Amino acid sequence: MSSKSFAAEPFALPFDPQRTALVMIDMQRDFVEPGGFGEALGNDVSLVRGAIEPCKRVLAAARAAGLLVVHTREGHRPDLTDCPPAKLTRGGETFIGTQGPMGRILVRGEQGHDIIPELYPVAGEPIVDKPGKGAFYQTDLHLILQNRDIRTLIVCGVTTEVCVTTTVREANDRGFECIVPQDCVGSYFPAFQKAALEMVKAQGAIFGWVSDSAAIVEALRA
Ligand code: TIU
Repeated sequence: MSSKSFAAEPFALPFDPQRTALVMIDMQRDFVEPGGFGEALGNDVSLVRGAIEPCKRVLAAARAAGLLVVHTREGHRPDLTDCPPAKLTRGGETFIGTQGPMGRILVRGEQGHDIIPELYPVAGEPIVDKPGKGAFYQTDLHLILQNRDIRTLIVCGVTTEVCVTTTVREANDRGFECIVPQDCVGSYFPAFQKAALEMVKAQGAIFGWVSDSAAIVEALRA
């Protein structure tokens, strides 16, 4: 048993580096850069860009500590056959699959669908393409984690109240212990960011722990 632990709320989370993975959720140009899906939905992407630098530090520490690093991308097949029709007509407007400044929005293979250069995967880091908000729905993420006997997930990315916490809630049900560094996740809505993080750790870590990049980096270096 490892004696390492992450400083966190509501209490410290013990972890074994060999059984811990970093899951970087949807740090794609479509969500983080101007001209993508996030902005098409009416959001100010500058609000989520603050997560980039803290994510870079956690990613570097995770790589140095030999953790499994998994990246996810939200998006669909070019023919959109894997996109529920209801998502294509949401709000009376159509964004998914339409042409944006970085190619067709949320379509696999397009520029905007790819991960931002600052956090680009390196060789050996699996990329999970997901058609939904949660990273387990219709993907092989559970299999990848199970094959490495992973128990603890450090979950970073965007957006906090959508893809990050959808993933954390389900990971918790699947038996993983999740820690969310609060400065490594971003939302277009400051009130949602705050509420989503409070929900994770409420009721004695009801579905996870909340920490920050400095505490994660320190524990991984120790
Ligand atoms: N719109 C929004 O907040 N998020 C998404 O649509 N996807 C993710 O969170 N990745």
